[in-house]
Amino acid sequence: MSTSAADAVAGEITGTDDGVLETPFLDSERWNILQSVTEEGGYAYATMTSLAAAGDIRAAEAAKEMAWEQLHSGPWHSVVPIWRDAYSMACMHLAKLHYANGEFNQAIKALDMGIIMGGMMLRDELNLAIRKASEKEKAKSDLGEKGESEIKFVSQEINVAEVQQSLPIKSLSCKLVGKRPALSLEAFLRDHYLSGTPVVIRDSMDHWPAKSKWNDMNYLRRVAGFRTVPVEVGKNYLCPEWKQELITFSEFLERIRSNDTTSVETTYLAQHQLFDQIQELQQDIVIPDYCFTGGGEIRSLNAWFGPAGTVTPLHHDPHHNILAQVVGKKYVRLYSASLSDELHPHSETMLSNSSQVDLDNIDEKEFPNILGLEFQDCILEEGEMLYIPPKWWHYVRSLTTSFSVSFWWSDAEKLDD
Ligand SMILES: O=C(O)CCC(=O)C(=O)O
Repeated sequence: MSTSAADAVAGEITGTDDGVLETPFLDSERWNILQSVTEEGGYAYATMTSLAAAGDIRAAEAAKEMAWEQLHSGPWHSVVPIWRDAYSMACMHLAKLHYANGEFNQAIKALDMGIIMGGMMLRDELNLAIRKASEKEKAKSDLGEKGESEIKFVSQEINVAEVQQSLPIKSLSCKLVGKRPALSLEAFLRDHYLSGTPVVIRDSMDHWPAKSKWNDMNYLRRVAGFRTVPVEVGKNYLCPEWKQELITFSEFLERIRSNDTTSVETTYLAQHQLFDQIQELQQDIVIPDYCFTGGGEIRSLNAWFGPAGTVTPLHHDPHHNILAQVVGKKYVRLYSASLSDELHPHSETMLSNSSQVDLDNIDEKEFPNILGLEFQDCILEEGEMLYIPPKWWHYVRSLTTSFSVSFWWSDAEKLDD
């Protein structure tokens, strides 16, 4: 009888462990995964994995590399799913070997890679292993110390006149998105959700632990500093020099801190399901009740964390969205879904939800009608949540260091999307 991942989580390892990262679920599933991978032609991977399971760290690295190549052999959706689990398995083997050598940081890095890039089969056990390795790492380093004083990311008010110069032309001069304090669920459903009308909701996230914790660099470093996260580097995802990197959260926090004083390119932790990856941070937020009013279901929670000056270019998403502003301020501009044709979506499928119009530098010859299009905009202040109806176009620029969380959810009748 095989052990389930839930059993493994329930039977969480306690006490001393003799340097062994126990993985009962992996142990019970290894042969099933290897059999499926072999059916997909992964003989060399299977050989390396068997050597890795027997303690060969170079074989573990080689197996991880082979699975990585499979994950990058074509568009993400065309990857044969078992290769994602095979990638997680290779990461887990590597982590076990690093753990046995007392290299907890490297073990955590391997496990994070398994979570970020791998499949769901081993997810619970990867999370459990991260918890265990993190405890070890905290005990070894000073990251467990709670004594450090706060280092605030955002401590001053912004100068609106100064900031306005960095915003797209006509910003804050037409229709502002309405702001409503403590909006009732009924009023949200009636006046916004059903009619597809944006709104800024005030005073509804004061109880989130994140509100008092996330403006402190030391808190974030303590909780997540040694975790690996994917970040975007460059002006924005439509620019040719834009790239993605995997770095530790500590390194990312340092980049935010030095963003004002160096000329390095902007680094943005954007649209990442950080709260599935780092459970301590998930405990700091609360899914707003507004997301459940229409009877649909949550699709994803994403983190958007970066220095002043990050830009998410004009695009739309298929889901209802609440963008909650936890730290700092953002400028947001919204165009109605009905204006899609006038906003010139890109023709390539991958970018068809993004506009060709660069609001920061509008080419009036190519797009002569853009400046006449109606939009709503606002400065989204700390503690406010913006409801963006499905398919509404949005452009977002951070005005300070900023940490936001987006909650995407579906309509009730679209549960099978
Ligand atoms: O905050 C941002 O930079 C972009 C947010 C966004 O596009 C979204 O929540 O869908």
